[in-house]
Amino acid sequence: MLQSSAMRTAIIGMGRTGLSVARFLLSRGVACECFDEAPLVLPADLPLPFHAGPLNGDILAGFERIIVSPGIHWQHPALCQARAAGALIYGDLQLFNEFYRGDIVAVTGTNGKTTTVTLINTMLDILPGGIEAGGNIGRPMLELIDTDEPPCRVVLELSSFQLERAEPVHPRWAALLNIQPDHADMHADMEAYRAAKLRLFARQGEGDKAMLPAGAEWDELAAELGGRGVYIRRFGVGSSGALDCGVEMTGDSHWQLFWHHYDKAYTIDSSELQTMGMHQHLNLAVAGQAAADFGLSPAVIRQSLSTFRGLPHRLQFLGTVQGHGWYNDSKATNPDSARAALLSFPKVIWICGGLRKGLDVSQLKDVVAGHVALMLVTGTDTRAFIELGAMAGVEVHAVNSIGQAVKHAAAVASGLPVLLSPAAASQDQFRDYAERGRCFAEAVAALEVRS
Ligand code: UMA
Ligand code: ADP
Repeated sequence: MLQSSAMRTAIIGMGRTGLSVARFLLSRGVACECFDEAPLVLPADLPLPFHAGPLNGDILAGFERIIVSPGIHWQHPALCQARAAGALIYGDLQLFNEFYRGDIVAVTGTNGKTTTVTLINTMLDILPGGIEAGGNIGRPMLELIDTDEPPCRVVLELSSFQLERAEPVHPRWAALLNIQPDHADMHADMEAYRAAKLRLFARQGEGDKAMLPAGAEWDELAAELGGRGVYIRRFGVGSSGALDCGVEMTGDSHWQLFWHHYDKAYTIDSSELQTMGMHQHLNLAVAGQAAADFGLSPAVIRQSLSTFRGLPHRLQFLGTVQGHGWYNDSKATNPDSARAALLSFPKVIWICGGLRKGLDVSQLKDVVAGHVALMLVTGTDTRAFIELGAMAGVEVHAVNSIGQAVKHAAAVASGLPVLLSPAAASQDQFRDYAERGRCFAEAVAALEVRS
């Protein structure tokens, strides 16, 4: 570890994580060499040896410690060779664990992490000492503590990659939102993905709090954690008498969000919220419960939840143009997030497609059959989406781009909402999901100018 600063150290991947690791180590006097497969130029404040090009196992085997970014495959052949040669290999969470001594709130799950973490961060900021957010949300976690005065409290969004590459973190308050198929191209199987996520709770003990989904599937974990003295919270769709927080149906398509404060349930009707979709409201409920567990008053929580407008690219309403309501859910990069979006409408025109990441989109057959009037498909894995449409008995058109999909949808005189919720990653056509979402929003705005 860092105590042996003389260890020959390599950093692999010089994106956000790698740069933060390099700065963290450099400011502590640790010499390191940097690697990236892309031909990058390191920023001027990092005067370190840099090797661009394919990772070479013979070279990496010469290092004693290798710090790997989350996007590099953990079983990359060059890493396996270095591992076999005895190198210590881990991710940035390992360094974070070693150095940070404040309170950690941590959230993992397949979907909903960023929304939940953002809200927790906003609400807990009013506590003395405040809070800072980092991790998968975009700000590398080491940046939070690479300062003379590290924050007394942090909320970390942790991906399966970050969790699997370090000894377990010890959060005082931890939430697992859900586990659905994702990143099948990076984890050996679903079991490995699940095991990585569950590392979130491995070090929790007496007095810590763990938020788990409702449902029998999680009862065993709840019992095990409870046996260690962890205070268990459960959330989901159900009654406020049975769950700690979640949503409770009050009519066929009406519900209220609830959370508890000292055994008393507090509610907000979904009509008072600025966000849509039951899945989003579950995230809000979890964040509300976190705030209550840290002592925030029901009035403050109610105010925060009811004014939260949601994040861009997550079931974001763009406006009504040419008779259609337009919704940008570009962050739906796996089938389950698209399912949640589709379930939020009686019927939609659905724009989807991109990179499937090895996931099976046919699992969406029933929701597509029930909620989709027309599918407009773009991207590398178009064929799988065309097959999905055929299975669901829904009309499908393959288009060349998001812009073309928007024009096509606008020309359909149905007045139905139009939803971009790709169920796939964006990197076949865009830098990331945000660029895809902006491209969609710009194409919708261009319709408005023309109309
Ligand atoms: N690279 C290689 N070889 C590879 C893969 C990548 O050399 O096989 C290089 C790239 O050329 C690039 C660098 O590695 O220069 C990028 O590293 P990275 O992909 O780990 O990305 P970072 O910029 O370090 O961002 C990472 C997370 N990315 C991933 O997990 C893929 C960010 O999450 C996170 O915000 C950031 O660290 C700070 O913690 C993004 C993400 O997509 C949002 N996460 C996945 C998700 O949410 O689904 C897990
Ligand atoms: P993450 O950080 O886990 O990717 P986000 O809050 O950024 O989560 O949301 C990503 C996508 O997942 C969005 O399309 C959002 O609407 C959807 N989503 C959010 N919460 C859930 C949930 N509980 N179940 C399914 N999809 C969800």
